[in-house]
Amino acid sequence: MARFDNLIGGEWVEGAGTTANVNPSDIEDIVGDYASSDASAVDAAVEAARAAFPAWAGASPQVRHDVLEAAGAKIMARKDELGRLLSREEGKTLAEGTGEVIRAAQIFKFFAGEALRPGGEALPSVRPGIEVLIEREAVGVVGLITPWNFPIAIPAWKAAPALAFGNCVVMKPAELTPGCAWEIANILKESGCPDGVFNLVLGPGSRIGARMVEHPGIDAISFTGSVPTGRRIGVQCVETGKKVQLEMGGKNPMVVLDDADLGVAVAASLNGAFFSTGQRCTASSRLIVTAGIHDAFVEKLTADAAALKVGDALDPETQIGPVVNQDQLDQNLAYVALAKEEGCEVSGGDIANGPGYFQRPAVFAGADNTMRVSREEIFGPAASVIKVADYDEALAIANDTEFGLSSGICTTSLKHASHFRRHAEAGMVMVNLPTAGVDYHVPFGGRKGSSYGPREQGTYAREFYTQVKTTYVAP
Ligand code: UN1
Repeated sequence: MARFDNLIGGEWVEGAGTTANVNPSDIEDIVGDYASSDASAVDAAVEAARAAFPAWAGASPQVRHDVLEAAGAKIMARKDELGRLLSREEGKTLAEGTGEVIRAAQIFKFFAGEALRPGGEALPSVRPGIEVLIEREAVGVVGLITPWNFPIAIPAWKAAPALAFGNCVVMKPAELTPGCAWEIANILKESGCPDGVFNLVLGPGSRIGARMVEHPGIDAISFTGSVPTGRRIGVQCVETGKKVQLEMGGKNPMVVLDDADLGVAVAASLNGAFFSTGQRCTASSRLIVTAGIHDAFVEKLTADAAALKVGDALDPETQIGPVVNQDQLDQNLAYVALAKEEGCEVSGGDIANGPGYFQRPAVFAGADNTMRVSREEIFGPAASVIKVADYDEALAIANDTEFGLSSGICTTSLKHASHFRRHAEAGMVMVNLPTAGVDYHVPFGGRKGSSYGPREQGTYAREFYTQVKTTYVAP
């Protein structure tokens, strides 16, 4: 069995032990044995990153551009192979896996350009003869903690801006899906990224993530993952004086109005709720439907959901891959049982037999917004359908949640679409589109309990990965 180590100071370094990376479509299939490190690996990685920081932050932007551009090109050239690896370790379909690899390549290329555009301003002081310069500098050593559900896109959208603006990186990918992050580390090394600038430490959050958050040599933490872990990290970062950016949960509403195109509304809901097996913080997990279209919508949605082919992620015919592991599957099945207890009419949601963690998409019809299944993030292929009288009630229910990541509406009314865009309490609004599936060149992030700190991606990523310096110059 192939063994995959940490990358520390440009060297491949063995961890204290290893963990098997298991294919959720076929649990007999082991992708590889990946390092399971202890906290000392974090200490070594931080030391290497600190040593590399002055030269990297001070390098010409052209140097950083070239590394990122080369990495993007290498990822793109290997999109089919890496897409297969992604689908094998995470379980999303081959089309989704390959699409995510392409997105990672585009992100590296985008931030290659951003390395040349750090921004800055020069303006006159209010005091005569004095000039003011406002410049952006690297933050220092950043710790990146990434989740299992986007094993290559999220490492890319944290690492690429971090490196573009001159930071050094210690990355800890999710223990369930370390394969793609290991490939990124290897590709960065092959692309001329200097030793110590990008470090990869593999292992559990309880040891590796915890040490990163407390380590005085790390200046900033960017985290994507669960709400309880994110909140804890946020508090610890404040205590240890670190800059922090958190992307956590969602319970994203998709409003469907009477005047919606039924085909568009069902397709957007089906994609948003069930694609990537519903394992997205942007998933459409509350479908809020007005009375006139409700019955036709439920009928078509349940029929189309039941027709989706659930199976091995590597089978090109598969539309819904497996759930990521047994714990997640058990949790999903408990929510299906809870939906019945709470009085929903449940279709699907049962286990589909196979060598992996297969579950059919679940529609919870007849739900209301007070039920636990409509309030808690399930992170599986399940959606509540909530019937409402009119647009005003739909908007109120859409916003009645502790989260605020993405919010969607399907309507042919410009008036309602415009009103919803202005009044949705969310970081992202989608009109006649699924709540999930975002572009790589524009800001990503939410409000309320979903996110904390500056936005990720696009030009807005600069806010987190740089710090501002204001200089006054007298002649
Ligand atoms: C998307 O919907 O395209 O973890 C991206 C997540 C998000 C990314 C969603 N941070 O699901």
